[in-house]
Amino acid sequence: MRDKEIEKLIASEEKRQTETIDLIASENIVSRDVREALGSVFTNKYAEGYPKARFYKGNENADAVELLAGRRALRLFRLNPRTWSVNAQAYSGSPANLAVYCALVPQGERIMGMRLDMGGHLTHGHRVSITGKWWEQIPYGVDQKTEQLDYGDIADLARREKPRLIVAGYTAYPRVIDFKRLRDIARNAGALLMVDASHIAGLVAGGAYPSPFLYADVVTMTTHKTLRGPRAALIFARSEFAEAIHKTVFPGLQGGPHMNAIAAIAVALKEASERSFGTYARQIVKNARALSLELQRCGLRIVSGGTDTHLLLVDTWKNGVGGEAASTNLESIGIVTNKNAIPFDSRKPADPSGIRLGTPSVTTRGMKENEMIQLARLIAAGIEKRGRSETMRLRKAVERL
Ligand code: DSN
Repeated sequence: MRDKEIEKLIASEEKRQTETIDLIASENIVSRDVREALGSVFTNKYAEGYPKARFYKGNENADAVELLAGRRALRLFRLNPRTWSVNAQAYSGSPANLAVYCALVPQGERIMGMRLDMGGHLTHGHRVSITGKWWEQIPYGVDQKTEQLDYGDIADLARREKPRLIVAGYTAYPRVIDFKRLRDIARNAGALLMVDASHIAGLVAGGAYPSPFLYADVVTMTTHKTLRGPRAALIFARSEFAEAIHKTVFPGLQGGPHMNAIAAIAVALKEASERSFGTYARQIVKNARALSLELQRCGLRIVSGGTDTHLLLVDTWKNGVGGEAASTNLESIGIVTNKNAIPFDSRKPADPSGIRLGTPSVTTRGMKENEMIQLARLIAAGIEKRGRSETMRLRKAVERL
């Protein structure tokens, strides 16, 4: 590389990723093929429009890539192309969600979304997001005792508030979601059901989590989390909603699609359709369960008592350490996490009561249940601030692992 400053930073980031353990639930490590597609000559090409209907010439290869990505996406999730359509152009998850609302919910109407501090996402209608300014969020949460969805409460709220759309699928909810019940709730309230499957996409593809496609009207997903692709997004819609969504993505919200990202999505979808990906997805969940169990044995409280997915929430404040301190202390020994609010958190978002842990990345690196036990012990020891020599000892153990 001629740019030595950036070359050095890339090398240094590679070293950081190699020498630390990534437990951020929304991150993963992509294959060399995904990176090759991302860094390919498709980055040079403008392709405004859709396949066979572009505004610029020279798009025969771009068309083929986008059509292939679409076919692979529908095949991976076992969707009939006559009843489902897919859009691969949204730049990432937030614009994908925005596009769906713009297409299907008149401005000012109600969107029922999970509260951010209970596991939702900013784009599920939080007031600081444009989605909470252009639409009115009807927030729902989890039950205080079980820390899980209470479908009776959700049904009451939906009946009372009559949202136009209910969003399911979360960023910090470790349990299986009953999509059928949510579809019934949506129907009874006269609402559409959108599932933001960003976190669970790879688990669904690999058969390790129930599919939302049987029940949802629209499914959005980022492609870089459990699905292990590039930073991009897919929007799946039942046919009757497809045209409005395609028109909203382009020309409504975006210009030229990132064809290099769409090529990389296609690569990731092919990888996710291989048998080994199912094994990978199931191992992600086994690892999260093993991590959760051992952390509990080490005296830590896990929100909702465990996990059915790739992620878990640890209530570090129960052990007297806030989420900011816990994640900083863990980073000092080479374990990378994020601070996270827990349901009914009494502390501020900048220093909430917990941390979120996820196993997609460590599972990609080949770790299994035995390593999760070692990792849990290191986490339990590393959450509190330690003296310099103990920190160094733990850091060495992390590097070895
Ligand atoms: N930032 C992602 C996550 O960590 O869950 C969601 O966009």
